[in-house]
Amino acid sequence: MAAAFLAPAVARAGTSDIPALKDVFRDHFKIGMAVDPWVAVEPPARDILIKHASSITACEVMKPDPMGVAADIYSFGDADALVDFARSHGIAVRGHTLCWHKRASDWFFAGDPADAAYASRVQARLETYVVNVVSHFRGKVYAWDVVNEAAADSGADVGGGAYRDSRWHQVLGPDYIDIAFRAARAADPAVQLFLNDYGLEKPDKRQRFMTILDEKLKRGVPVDGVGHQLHLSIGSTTAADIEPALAAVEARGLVSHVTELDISVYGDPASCWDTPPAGCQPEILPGSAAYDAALKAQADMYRSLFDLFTAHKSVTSVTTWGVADDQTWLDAYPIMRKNYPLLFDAQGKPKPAFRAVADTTHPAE
Ligand code: 9MR
Repeated sequence: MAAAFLAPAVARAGTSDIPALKDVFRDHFKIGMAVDPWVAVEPPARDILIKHASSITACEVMKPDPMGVAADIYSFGDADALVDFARSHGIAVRGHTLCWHKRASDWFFAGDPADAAYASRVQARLETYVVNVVSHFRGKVYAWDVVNEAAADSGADVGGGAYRDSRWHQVLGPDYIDIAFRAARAADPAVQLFLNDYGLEKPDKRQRFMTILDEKLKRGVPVDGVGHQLHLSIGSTTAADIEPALAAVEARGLVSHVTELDISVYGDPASCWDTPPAGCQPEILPGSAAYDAALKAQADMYRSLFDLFTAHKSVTSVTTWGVADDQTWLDAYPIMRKNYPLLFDAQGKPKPAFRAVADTTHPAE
């Protein structure tokens, strides 16, 4: 009798009785995690994804490198495996990403730039790649990050312009974005097409991004929404900083996806990011008072962000960049140092951040 009475309390410390995030946010947005196929099928990610996710993004395997091996040679195996895993568990798939200044294989740019036909050859390779990839996943992917990180980080790029000085921009100018979006739309009339970027919570970066977006919308480029990456650190950003970015997207009649959310537990100064390891905070270890304090601050921040997301009908998908703290890109960036940026700990147990997010009874602060 006593044991039966105690059982629920014991279970609460684990994962069996916690609510599923996909149920908590069913009336608001799809919710999910970025993961790769070999991570998705192993603990702790597997059980978390199956229970909580209504959306999955491929961390790496849907990027041009590795998916586009050479002109007209594709490697879809890993991406197909992730899509199959997701579909077998009723999870929708976000595609990431078709055109980026990173992971853009050299074969796209092969040839002599002095040749009069060079730019049109690069354009044709981009169009062919986008059409073939989007066609391959037609009906299986609900949204694509068509172009990733097009906006310049500082006004110094491209003579103070809005566009990042990427290889794509150098060869094709701002039209590379039109080309990629139009090719994606031609290949799948139903998939949602996104311009994805980071730092939109910062007014100057947001202004450059919106300049690009407005130029594209004016030209009838089929952009359906904006992806807000949201790689944040505790203390770095408030919901009030992010709200104007959501409002700017709404004002243009588009939807927002939160595409890469994570919250580093290190409140590093800019010097750490600009010239690591200058000023980078020392590693925090689980079990320490610093760890507990960081997880509490992180939970408060996650809570206020989710209060913001649920308050905006235009937010139709929210993704964390990783599943659990055992695997995160922030372990190696900006320096090698264990980080704990997600909703589940390295063992897959819900963190204070999970409970803060799942507890939707909490009033917005
Ligand atoms: O997390 C990803 C990391 O493992 C890869 O090495 C890197 C390069 O492909 O990409 C990382 O993901 C990035 C994402 O694709 C775009 N926004 C920033 C993400 C973190 O760097």
